[in-house]
Amino acid sequence: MSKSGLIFANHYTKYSPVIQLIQNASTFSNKTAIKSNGQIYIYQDLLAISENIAITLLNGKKDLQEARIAFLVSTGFEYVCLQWGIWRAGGIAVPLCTKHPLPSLQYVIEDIQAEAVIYSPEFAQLLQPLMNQGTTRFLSTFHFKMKRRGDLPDIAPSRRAMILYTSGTTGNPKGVVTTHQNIETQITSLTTSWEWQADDHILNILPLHHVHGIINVLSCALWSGACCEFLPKFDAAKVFEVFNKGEVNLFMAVPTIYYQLIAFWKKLPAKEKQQVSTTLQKFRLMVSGSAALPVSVLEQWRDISGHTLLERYGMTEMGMAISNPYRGERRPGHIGQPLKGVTVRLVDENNQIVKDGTSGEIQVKGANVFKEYWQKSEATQATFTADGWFKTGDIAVLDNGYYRILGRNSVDIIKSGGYKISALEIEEILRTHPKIKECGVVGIPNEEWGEIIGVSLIIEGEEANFDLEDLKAWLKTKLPSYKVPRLFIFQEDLPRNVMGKVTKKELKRLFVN
Ligand code: MCA
Ligand code: AMP
Repeated sequence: MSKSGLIFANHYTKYSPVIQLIQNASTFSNKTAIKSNGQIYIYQDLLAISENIAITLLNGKKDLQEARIAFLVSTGFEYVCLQWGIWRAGGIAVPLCTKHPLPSLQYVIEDIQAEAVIYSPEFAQLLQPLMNQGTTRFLSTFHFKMKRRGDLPDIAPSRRAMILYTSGTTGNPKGVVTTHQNIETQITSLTTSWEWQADDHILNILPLHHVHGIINVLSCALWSGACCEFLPKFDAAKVFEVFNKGEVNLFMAVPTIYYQLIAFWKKLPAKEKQQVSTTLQKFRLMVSGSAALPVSVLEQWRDISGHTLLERYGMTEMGMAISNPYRGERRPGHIGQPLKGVTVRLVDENNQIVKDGTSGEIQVKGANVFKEYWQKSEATQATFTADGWFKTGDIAVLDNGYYRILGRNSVDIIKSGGYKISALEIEEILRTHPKIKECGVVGIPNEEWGEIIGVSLIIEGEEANFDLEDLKAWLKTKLPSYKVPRLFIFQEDLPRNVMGKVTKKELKRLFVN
């Protein structure tokens, strides 16, 4: 029996027949779906509350007809109810990042022309300046507490379901639109390849505005009738505490998190080290992705846990595409082979397939690949070849049957802590600072973070009079903290080629030396 106080007894439910994730849930009715905030929620709770949210959102309409509904709530049960409620009402779910400052939230809310923004009370003050402006309705989660009755629309799989924001090589983040069909394909490709079971229990410590946390962890668990347990944020001590209870048997994270877990484990007393290691050995599967997994991290984790991390490769625009096998050789430093249903090729600058052993851009086709960038038809067109291949921008080589990532075709994309960050977006913000004349942002390799953001500043006045702490505080009002540079150098001018263009490779070298 659920411990939630939000449950409506004897609820009747009409399932939108084509959202398979929700239909599946009806077959797991009394099983535990979610553990969060010390509460246990069963699948029937999710169905009942998401239905009520859908009916409330519809407010007498038959279908939200792909209205964009943004939501800003912490990870956990409420998040899932809102996501499912929006889907069941025919809306497009747009999760907002709980770590974003107001300008980043405002950018998304305006870009999607949100019909409504749903927020939990802890975010009311942050969002206050945006309320009562324009046509977007701001609804506290309290708005959904009253029980309502009504019908839900049928949702065709081809309809738009979700928009997630991703940084690119052209300034501001773009909204990646996926359909219900895309999402279903992304989920089933993983649930079959990694053999998800109804008795699985996963711990989710990832943010829920990205594919890794939303699809690979949360949605795969709920599709399978498994339990998804949440911690509100990553904390190595709490992760091991939960693991030691012995319920969790699956874990997925970015390399930085494994790095930090290893560092924490090393500081534990010998007895506790042994306890953690014994617990981890009983896990069914541990996965790493979102950024390159250093072989040193893979090896240290293997020593601690007895597991060779399964490394896989994906992208917001396509979910997962390439993976090491669940059964079979997991090759360190490699991302594996295409998942079932995903077609992959490596091409040169002219879109010609390269010979085996030669590096090329990864291009992908399959029902997993997204529909479009939200209201950016030129960008959408530019990211597909004329014959429909999605151009990832990642460079790889096929090495004895396993793909290995070599880098990206743009120096302006940085991966830090598993987040994809645009150097250009940070530069644009920095140039609006009154004391900054010019700047250049680059990613500097780092074992813990993948890359650390570095910036070269050309400033007005003397370096001695420039307060870096002030600059960091200023940046944090404009950007989420993971986009704030950590390394700073001052220059008279940026390194440039004969055409006057900034040479980022040269700039990177200045940080390393
Ligand atoms: C935080 N810190 C950093 C960075 N972030 N230092 C350098 N570089 C960074 N990027 C420092 C802070 O300054 C602070 O230090 C300390 O770390 C803690 O900061 P906090 O913000 O609390 O960090 P955190 O919450 O512990 O975050 C670290 C994290 C997080 C858990 C690794 O970055 C994270 O959740 N990453 C996962 C992102 C993700 O899910 N990506 C998937 C997207 P001090 O206290 O000294 O100031 S990619 C995707 O979805 C595709 C499809 C795929 O393939 O998966
Ligand atoms: P995002 O845009 O946040 O979805 O990040 C997708 C990008 O993360 C990909 O284009 C890759 O550059 C990177 N990525 C994801 N998984 C891996 C991996 N296993 N190894 C190297 N890079 C990865």
